[in-house]
Amino acid sequence: METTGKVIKCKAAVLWEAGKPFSIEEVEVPPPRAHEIRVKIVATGICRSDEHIVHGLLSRIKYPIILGHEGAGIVESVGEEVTGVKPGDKVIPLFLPQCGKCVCCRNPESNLCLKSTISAPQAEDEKIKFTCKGKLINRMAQISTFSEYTILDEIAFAKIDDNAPLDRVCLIGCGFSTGYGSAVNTAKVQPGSTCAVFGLGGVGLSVVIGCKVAGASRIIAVDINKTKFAKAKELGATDCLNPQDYDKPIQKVLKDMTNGGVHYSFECIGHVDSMVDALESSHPGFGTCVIIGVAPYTDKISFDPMLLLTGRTLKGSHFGGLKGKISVPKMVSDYMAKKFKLDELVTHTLPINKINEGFELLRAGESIRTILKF
Ligand code: COD
Ligand code: ZN
Ligand code: ZN
Repeated sequence: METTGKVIKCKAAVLWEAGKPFSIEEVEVPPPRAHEIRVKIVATGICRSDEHIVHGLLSRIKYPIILGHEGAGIVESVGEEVTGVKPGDKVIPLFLPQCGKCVCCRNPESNLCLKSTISAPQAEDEKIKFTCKGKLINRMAQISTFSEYTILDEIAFAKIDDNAPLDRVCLIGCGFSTGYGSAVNTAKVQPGSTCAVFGLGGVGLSVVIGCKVAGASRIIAVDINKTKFAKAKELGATDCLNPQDYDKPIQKVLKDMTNGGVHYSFECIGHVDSMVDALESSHPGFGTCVIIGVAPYTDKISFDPMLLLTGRTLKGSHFGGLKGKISVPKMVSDYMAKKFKLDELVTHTLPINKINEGFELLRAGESIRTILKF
């Protein structure tokens, strides 16, 4: 049936309020306006940030909402004035868009875009696209991939290789790129260096992959769930530590193992205490700590400023420092050329109807990435 120009009724997982399970609903998705495209989502991963929103831990989120920000799909129709993409093309939605015009987009050192919801949360309100049972449903980061069809602004997608397997490269839309890019772009891990990775979910394991590709000689993986260690080793970790196995703080253990601290440490848990532990684990004089996790918005970080005065660098990384429009297609080509591992992150695949089961697997620490399919 020809759908161009018509409202599409399709399946989506709606979160009516924080703390409740998702409901599979029929939602209405309007045709794309000028500068927008409508995309059929084929596959989407479950990321811990979605779970943070389920529990109301991120600020400025409005409910009801359709979550999902790690998807891949096929263009169904294209609004006026959109160039460079046509129905049938494969795309990855960008939760961090790239307008190409703002002061951050024009700065080669930055991957932030002032049109993103993280910079301009009020922009989201003007762009509500879904309705369900007569109610407007909010979007997550302007992309909402837990819907069979979604509307994307022209600045919020990357066109990718026609042959890319969407149920794998969807991870390039968030978790893989966030972790891998933090090691390769943000920290710029050097060959022969030592690294410590706190938290071995999809993001932390992608940091491990990035450190390995960058040629680190020692990659120390830290997690309180030891069932994560086998996969961490498979992906390149040289040592795995459970802080609960030691009667001294984990940063002391790391310093003792590495002659005073690591070159690079990465926080991929989202706890303010672990952020300070990661900073303290980096070597004075030259160590760099990269914060990747987002903590509950009520939490604040506190540490001795001498840690910085003595020559450590503290950095943050959002979407691995990648400018999505340019870097995501390249990441997909690199995946197709087998330049890095990624398939190993997928532990479960479920139909969208079983989304609540997928979130239970994450909560139980049993999954790395669950891929939901429509
Ligand atoms: N010490 C060590 N490990 C711990 C601890 C602890 N105290 N607590 C939990 N962990 C481990 C868990 O066992 C788990 O293995 C891991 O930490 C966390 O993994 P996941 O699978 O729950 O989460 P990820 O990898 O999907 O995401 C982690 C983030 C920290 C990136 C995420 O929570 C987050 O904060 N995202 C927002 C940051 C961001 O840039 N987002 C972009 C869009 S997501
Ligand atoms: Zn994510
Ligand atoms: Zn911009």
